[in-house]
Order: sequence, then structure tokens, then C-alpha cells
Amino acid sequence: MLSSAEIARHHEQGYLIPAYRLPETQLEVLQEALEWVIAANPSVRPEFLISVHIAAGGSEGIAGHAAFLALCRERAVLDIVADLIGPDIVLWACQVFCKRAADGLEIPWHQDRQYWPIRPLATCTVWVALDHSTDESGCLHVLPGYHRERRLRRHRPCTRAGAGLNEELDPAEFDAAAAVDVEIEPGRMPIHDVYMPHGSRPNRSGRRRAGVAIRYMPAPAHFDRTLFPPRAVVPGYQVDLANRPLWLVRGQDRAGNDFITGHGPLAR
Ligand SMILES: O=C(O)CCC(=O)C(=O)O
Repeated sequence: MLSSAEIARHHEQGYLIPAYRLPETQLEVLQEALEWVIAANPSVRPEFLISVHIAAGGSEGIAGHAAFLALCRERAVLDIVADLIGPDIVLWACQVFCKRAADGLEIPWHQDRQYWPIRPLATCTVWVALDHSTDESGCLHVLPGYHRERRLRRHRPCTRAGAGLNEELDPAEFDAAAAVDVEIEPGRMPIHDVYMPHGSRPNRSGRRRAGVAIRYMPAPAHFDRTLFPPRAVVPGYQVDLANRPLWLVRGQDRAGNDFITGHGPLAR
């Protein structure tokens, strides 16, 4: 799916926007599924629609939709992911970050890896745009090349009003002038490395900005359910990795991962 130049660019820069774009019909199905999920979870801010691929609803309290699980299992998406992390792939997370028009939260600069129970730490995030994602609507921004040190940079508490995380990268850890905006049309799917600092500004536009962040790990890595107890990222945003269902979406498991925990009858 990816050319060798694209794969090299991903390793060099820490992120990539593949040429592939979801077909329009599939995009429409996902946009409808998003409307359904928003309506089914009226008390949840749409930036915090965690585990939307679990149609039965999981321990994180969100009523999800099967269209998101279908997206996570999509052959074209997995072909791209396999080029980056290898042929044995486990799906372990899928979250919608939806910013309402003129209201969506800021997602402060951060590295995700500090919360992730994957050892050795290896994962990649595919962020599928469901709407236009621009500077004005609060697109993702990244720091090209910062992933190369393979280290967790210092974070500090964040209590700023309108911030969608309770921690952020310490400003001494990066040069904001080096940031690149990932502006994309619906259906495109930028990918970022686990060590890539990223975030997004609030939505200042009159249009919604939604994306689906799908997280995959290579099956040689182990998802250790004992590492982190359930926690609130900010009020109303509960994460429960101990009971998160895993799906082997391609190849074979090579690390004794647990594919039973968290699966209700509809989650399978
Ligand atoms: O969608 C956004 O604005 C933030 C996404 C994000 O933080 C992530 O994919 O880890």
C-alpha cells in the first residue's frame, strides 16, 4: 500500500499522510454512525467518545457503533498499517475526537505513550478524518522528527479552561515554531508514531471537525492489563485499559495477548 519513499518518510518524520482516501460511500456510513453515537451519548463531550468501536458498550460507558469496528478491520487500512508495524496486528483502541463548530476543545501538546500498557512499546495511530480538518477547525499538529529520540518528554499538569487533557508537554521540551499543521480532507488518514508529540487547537471555524483515532500494536508486543488502573483523563473522560477488549485483526498473536477480557456478545 505504501511506497518505500512513504515508509522512509514515516520513519524520518514520525508521521505520514498516505495517498489513500476512503471511498465516499464508506465515509457517508461513518458520518452517519458518528451522528448516531453523538445522539446515543448525550452527556459525553464529543471529543471524549472513547471506544466507539464497541457496539455493545464497554466498561468506559460509551454506546459505540459497528461501523467503527468495520473501519478498524478495513483491508486497505490494515495494508497500510502492516507496511509500518508488520503483518501481525492487534487493534486495541478507537476513539472519536469530534470538535463542534466554534466550540471544540483544545487538545494540548502531548505524547500518548505515557498512558499505554504495551510492552515493548510499539504502536501506531491512524487518524481518519471524517470532516475537513484545517488550521481554523483545529487540525492535528505534530513536531516532525521529535519521535526519533524515542523518549517520554516531561509533561506538566494542565488545568487550562477548554483543554481536553489534564497533562501537557512542558513548553521547555519543544519549539512551537517547528510545529506542522496536518490539514486534510475527509477520508484521508494521517498516521503518527507512538513517540510523536501532537495536539490540536480549539475549533474556531463554523464547521464540525471530527476524526477517528485508531490504535494498532504489532502482535509481538504484549498488552499488560495490570499496568494502569482505570482513570479519568478529565471529568467525563474515563479510560479503562484493564478491561479494554483487543481484536487480532491480522496475522497471529505472538505474545500471549488476552482477546477474551472486555468482549460482550456484541463486541466480538
Ligand atoms: O483529534 C485531535 O485533535 C487529537 C487526537 C489525539 O490526541 C490522538 O490521536 O492521540
